[in-house]
Amino acid sequence: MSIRTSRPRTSTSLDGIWSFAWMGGSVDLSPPALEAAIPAEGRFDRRITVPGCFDTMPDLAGARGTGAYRTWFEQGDEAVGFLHFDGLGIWAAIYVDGTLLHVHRKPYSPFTVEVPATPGRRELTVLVDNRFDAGRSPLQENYFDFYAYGGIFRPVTYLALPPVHLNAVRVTTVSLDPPTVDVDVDVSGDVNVELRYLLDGREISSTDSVDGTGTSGSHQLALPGLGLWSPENPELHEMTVVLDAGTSHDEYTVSFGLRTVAVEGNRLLLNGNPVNLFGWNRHESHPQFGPALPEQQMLHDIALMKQAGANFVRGSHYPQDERFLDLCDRTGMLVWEESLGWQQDLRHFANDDYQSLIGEQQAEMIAAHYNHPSIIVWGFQNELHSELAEARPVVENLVAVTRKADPTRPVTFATCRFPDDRCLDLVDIVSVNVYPGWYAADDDEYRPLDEIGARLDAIRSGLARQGLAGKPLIVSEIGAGAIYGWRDPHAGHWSEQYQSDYLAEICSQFRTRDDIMGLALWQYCDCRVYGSGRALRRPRGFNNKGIVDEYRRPKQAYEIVRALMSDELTAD
Ligand code: ADA
Repeated sequence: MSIRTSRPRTSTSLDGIWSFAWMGGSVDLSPPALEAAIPAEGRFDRRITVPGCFDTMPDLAGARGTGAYRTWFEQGDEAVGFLHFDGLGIWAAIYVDGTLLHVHRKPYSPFTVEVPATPGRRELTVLVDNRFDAGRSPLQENYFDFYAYGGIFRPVTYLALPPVHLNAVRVTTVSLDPPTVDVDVDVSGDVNVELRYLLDGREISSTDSVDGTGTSGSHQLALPGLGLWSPENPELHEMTVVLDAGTSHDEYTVSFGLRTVAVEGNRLLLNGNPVNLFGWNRHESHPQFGPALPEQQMLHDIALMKQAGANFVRGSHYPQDERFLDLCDRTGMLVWEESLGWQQDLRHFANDDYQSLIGEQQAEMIAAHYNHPSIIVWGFQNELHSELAEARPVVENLVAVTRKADPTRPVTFATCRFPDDRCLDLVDIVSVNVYPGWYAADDDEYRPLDEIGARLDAIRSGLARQGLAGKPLIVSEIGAGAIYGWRDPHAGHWSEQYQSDYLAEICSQFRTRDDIMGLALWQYCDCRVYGSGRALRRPRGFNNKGIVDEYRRPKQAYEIVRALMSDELTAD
């Protein structure tokens, strides 16, 4: 083995308290103004946390504009340095020592910025802007039914790497018995490398070599005795790939679980066994934290969902915080993850910049989150206008991008256009968002709960007519609103009683029907949406369909659902 002279990789968290300057809502962020848009040193007169949001701070509540974040980090004798951001919103420009290195246009997407390696103390400045701007960041718009916060929502890390290093490691389950995985490595540089593998710190193979042209190499490893990952027993392991090449030594560790997921007929198979999915759609949202939730809050959310019988969560409607996915891996919570989308239409279908960005976000999300065993399905473009012919090439492209990035997981998208949808044949799982009895067919009918069963029947018969009955069906959104604490003898819309009666009906339907493979209630927690006149349909400017309110206080319906569902998925 070569003599190690380079340092192995080091990873330094930059999370904590940064300096901050509020720059207001009229900063010119267009090139070339952007090159020198950083405020003067003296303007950094505030402090802010990363992860965090600036527009949940009391004096900036609801503000739209540019916040300047600043911190420092050390560089040593490493050959290559990278800054990794796990996610922010809506838009950002990254400067090191005053030089613009990167402009980020994809909210919630993880991204990495290469930093020229010069030993010493580096100044990192990040301009974050939460204004809606179709040119700057077309992926997020103010008509979406969830609030677009501003901030560095997720962790920031500085990576110091040797000259030749590992860019990525992917672990794919090849078989459960005997336990076998493929380990794909993406090596930087174009030299011959030596690779060794450690499972949970224990060496498990002799030297293997990837003839270096900097491309991936795939190596199949037998892992005798390895246990499976499942919701009931979420067994996780660590795969470390050790690279030696000349003076370079690198070690890259990923967490993984031995599990398979597949569609067979109208069933979803997990480790070869049919599984039904029950849970909620969850926004990353909180009045004080925005989407920058502390891990304790994420774990609290998972616990409340699981206690009410959930084994599944749809990360609506954007790439998720990797810390949440780690918690889902460790608690056995199955996940549907999707790139950002909310009712895109012809305007977006014809926008090449939009289509390019959303395709990038889909591929980057999958590349970043591939190793999470909890993720069992990829989605995209929530409720796009897929009844339009122009939507088909958009869906075809995103299905192709998804399958190329990950051929192992099923693909879906949530439609609200059924039975007029023109794209459901392109995906593996049919997922429908329906709100019978809430967005009622007859606005004059009081408590139209009977619409629920009728709509589910209509969906089933419609799918059969369209030759789609052979695919698994997920009711990916259904729900009713309730104002926390509003209990009213009329038990009508917005009362906790109506939400309870509504969710009792849909859960009873789910329990008694065998033609629905999955149910994701809308939604887990109330979340802030609009501040504008659009709020006239959203009391308080919130989407109030949560089973808990925005502070996670369970509504009356929580115990009703818990009583109905907490034994549902464990039942035979
Ligand atoms: C749609 C949408 C959700 C939410 C929901 C509602 O299905 O996908 O994000 O807006 O409607 O509450 O009406």
